[in-house]
Amino acid sequence: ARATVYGYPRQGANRELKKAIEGYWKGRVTADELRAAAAELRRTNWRQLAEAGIDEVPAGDFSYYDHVLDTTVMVGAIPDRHRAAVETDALDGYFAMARGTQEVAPLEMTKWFDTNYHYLVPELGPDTVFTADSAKQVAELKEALALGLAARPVLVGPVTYLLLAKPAPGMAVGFDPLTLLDRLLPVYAEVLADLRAAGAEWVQLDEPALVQDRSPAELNAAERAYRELGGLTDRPKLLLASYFDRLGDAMPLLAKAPVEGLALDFTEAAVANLDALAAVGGLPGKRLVAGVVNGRNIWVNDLEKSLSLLGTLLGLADRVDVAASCSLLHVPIDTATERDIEPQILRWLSFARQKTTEIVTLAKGLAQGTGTITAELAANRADLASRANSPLTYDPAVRTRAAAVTAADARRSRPYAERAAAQHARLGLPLLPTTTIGSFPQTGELRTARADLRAGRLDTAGYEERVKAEIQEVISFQEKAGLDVLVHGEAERNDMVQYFAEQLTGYLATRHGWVQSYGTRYVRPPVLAGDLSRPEPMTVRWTTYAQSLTARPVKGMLTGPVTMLAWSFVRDDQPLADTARQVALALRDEVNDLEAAGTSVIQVDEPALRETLPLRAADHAAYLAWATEAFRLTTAGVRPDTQIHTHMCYAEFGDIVQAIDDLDADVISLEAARSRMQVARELAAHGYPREAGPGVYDIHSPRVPSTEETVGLLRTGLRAIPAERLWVNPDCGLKTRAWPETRASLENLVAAARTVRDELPAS
Ligand code: THG
Ligand code: ZN
Repeated sequence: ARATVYGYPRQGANRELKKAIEGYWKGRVTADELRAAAAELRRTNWRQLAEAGIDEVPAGDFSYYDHVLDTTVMVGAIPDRHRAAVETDALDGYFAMARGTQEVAPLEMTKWFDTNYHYLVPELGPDTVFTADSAKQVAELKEALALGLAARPVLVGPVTYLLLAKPAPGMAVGFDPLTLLDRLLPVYAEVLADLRAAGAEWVQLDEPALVQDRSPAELNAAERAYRELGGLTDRPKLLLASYFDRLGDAMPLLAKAPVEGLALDFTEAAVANLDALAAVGGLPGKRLVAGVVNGRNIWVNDLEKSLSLLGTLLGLADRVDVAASCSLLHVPIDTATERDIEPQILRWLSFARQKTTEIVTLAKGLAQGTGTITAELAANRADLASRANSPLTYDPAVRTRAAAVTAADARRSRPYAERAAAQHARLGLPLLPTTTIGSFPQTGELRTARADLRAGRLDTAGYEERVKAEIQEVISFQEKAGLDVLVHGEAERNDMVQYFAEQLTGYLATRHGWVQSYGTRYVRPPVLAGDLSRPEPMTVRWTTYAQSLTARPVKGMLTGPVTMLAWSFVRDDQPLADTARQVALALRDEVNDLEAAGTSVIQVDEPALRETLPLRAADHAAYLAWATEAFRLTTAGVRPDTQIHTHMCYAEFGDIVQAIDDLDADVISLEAARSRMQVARELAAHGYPREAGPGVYDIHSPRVPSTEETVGLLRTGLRAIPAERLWVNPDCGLKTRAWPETRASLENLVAAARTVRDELPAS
């Protein structure tokens, strides 16, 4: 059995890649220096993998920005608007596609399956001409081979590439990128021939799109693609890789495809994939790469369990190799750099480096017998036992409380109509009330103050004075601008998940646990490791301080339970639904404390509700049931006259409108500016009965929307949502914006609301 992985974190131990690329953008680093830094990072990764005992290393998984964008370059699908830039300078043209320039818009960015990684969406049309450009893949393969390593290039497969694409702007809506398959396959054939000529024995083609529900036509296309690629004579051996879920209906046809190997996810999808593989008679004569080490969580593997699974798989293929379930791109690099986590607890965690060692140990145990890894197995058993028996993972008070939850706890005491009347009487807001989503610009001074606090250059009292000064300014601006429901601006928060995680018992924070979110942007997801509780109020102080400065209502602002889970590494030793319930109960206490402190409007954000939707439709109902229950458990403990808001972004709400309705929030704000109020129409079509604020200001751009333009959007919104239930707000929080455009945009937003209010018939 060989040990292998499909990809490794690209950034380097100290995010060297981020620094080099951002330095290049600012003109402080030359193109040659950037290339040298990148090559050095690749060499470091390969050496680390080889030293850990990985037999076959991946090549081509490195990227300056995104591997789907690299695939777009490889197949020559450069959008027309970027051609000139790419032809002038390949590197600058590449970054132009990723980030746009003054003149041209970038490619759209969206989530890579159900991970927190974002890829750049290929734009294809009936006129797209594909041309092969294997330069990057060939060069990186040669670099790895030059180190004397067995290297396997990893490419996004042609079917997944097309399924992830969208019609180029201006294309007929009905255009289906999959119709380009016959044009794309010859380009893949050329790349495969080039890689073979460069010395590749194997090439991996990633087809994660085949773990999603696929139509017969799509499955047919996949079968055709691999029949054709498999039938080529001038090619390396092909490893067809799937991950993130089970293959399902695609299993029979992929198992029969004329390729030499299949990679399957045996973590969450283990049982389904094992059954499906057995049902098709296994993979006689082929290589099975078994993803038994979870590539997207940070928990130590249960080695004995994995070995037993691998033992079963031995009977189902000619040869079984051991891997992580997916690229290690989705986990931090090394637990050894974490100094703030107790050593005993650190032993429960496994980042990319530790996972590599687990894979090597499992491959050795499989090939040479468990007798050769007895020490590793004993240590692993002890670590798992320490985790299972720790007071951190088991808090009887938390368990008792969660077990006592009843259906009534997750239901508001009064129906919406009664609540709405009580809230309107209490708040006395005008029609089309104006508000913002919560955060105001995070200025350089605030970030510096936080860094100074961490470094001990500023004491807590000094830091809190800065935060208070910022809150005063934010409140005073909102009053002057004429907003109706104010916010305190979240000056005290670093990240909307990290901030709460730091204050909740059961969470661990990492110091260096960076994971790529998109391009050069990284997040440090906290680890939800144990039973969760809230030792003391988390936000009440700041909200009540802000409220003390104004007579207008100030919203309390919290991150919802589903988003807390989605943007954390979550414990794998109990169902997600149980963890969600614990988070919900801790947040419920915060909501109730805010209410007791006099807060009349409380917003519980769930931007990630849509993104954690399972990949297979059959799994949606169960997810939405616990997710909406967790939200309601968080919010249902308040009085009828306390108004609960929620907020969601990242578009495509269409398929979860019922779930949005089931949250029973009194008011929801949604991203809508770029889609011209599409969401308002979707809510109306569903018969959404409560108040809604489809965003009228696209906060992703520094552009200031004019009053007239905003008036137009509001009139459009009013065709779908009646004036009694329509709110006026931006798309999302303002923390990434600067003050000048924020001021101007919000002043225009208030002016637009007033203009449209005056047009309404007097009631
Ligand atoms: N918080 C968390 N996860 C998220 C988001 C978030 N996942 C989805 C989405 N939002 C991702 N968006 C971003 C936006 C900006 C940055 C990262 C992810 C970013 N990161 C800084 C960087 O890389 O320079 C580091 C920030 C820091 O110091 O913490 O700018 O909002 N949890
Ligand atoms: Zn948002």
